[in-house]
Amino acid sequence: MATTFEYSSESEITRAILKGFSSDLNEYAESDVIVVGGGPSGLMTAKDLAERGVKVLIIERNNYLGGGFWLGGFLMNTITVRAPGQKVLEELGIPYEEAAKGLYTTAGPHACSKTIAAACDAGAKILNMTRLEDVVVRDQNRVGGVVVNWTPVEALPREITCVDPVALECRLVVDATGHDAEVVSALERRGIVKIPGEGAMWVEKSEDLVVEHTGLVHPGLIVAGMAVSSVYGLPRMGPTFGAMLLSGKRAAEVAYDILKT
Ligand code: 48F
Repeated sequence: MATTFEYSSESEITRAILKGFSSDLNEYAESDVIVVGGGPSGLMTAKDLAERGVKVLIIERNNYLGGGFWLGGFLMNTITVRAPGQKVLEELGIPYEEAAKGLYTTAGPHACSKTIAAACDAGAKILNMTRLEDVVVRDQNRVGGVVVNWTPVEALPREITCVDPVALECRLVVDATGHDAEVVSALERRGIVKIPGEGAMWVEKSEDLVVEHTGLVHPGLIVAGMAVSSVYGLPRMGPTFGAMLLSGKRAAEVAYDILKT
């Protein structure tokens, strides 16, 4: 391999960044599906949809994707998954071990990075450091897109925060923002829906309930992952991730069926 780098000027490098980014934003200002939140549920939704040829954009407020999937719980990075969630680990090529009957463990960094890579490889586009502020609402209160701003704008001093957001349109939005259910909460702030907030931890009940309740919560809006618990007042599940992966897959199925009609 050559050890001397090819010459590029600083301005060429700047233009290359600008060109790549603006061409992506131009194309994804209108998508089939926008997934808000790049945690385990959102990544699985985006991966499964992109694999089926759907034009899908992930909006993520952090610089990094993965949400809570890097860590198992209490800052310890062993992830637990209960059967049948290990089948998704197999699908993604993530190695795992059996810790007890029907309970599996895997390394957070390995599981998370493979899930991110799977979504990228499938063709999902990602807008990171981008925060959902609000939703676009159409006739009959149908959700028709997202209103976003750069994440750092929120941290600016009050006197210089006059930075307007921009809107991105789509046929379906997926709220995969975790415990805060930020997209559904934006509708709640407008008095369009009311959400109870999640219940106390009860793993035995919560995983099945979250997957069962994953789906269309309002015209144009699907809910996945822990946001499902907050929206339907279901018990939280604590540090186990099988339902996040399977809820993400279910959200993709629901979205695909709607897009087909
Ligand atoms: O929290 P997160 O991992 O959600 P999830 O996919 O999985 C939940 C589990 O990690 C865990 C659990 C069950 O095992 O209890 O908590 O439901 O990922 C949510 C992602 O959404 C991003 C956030 O940074 C994270 O990466 N997010 C949250 N609010 C916004 C957002 C927002 N307003 N705009 C953009 N991204």
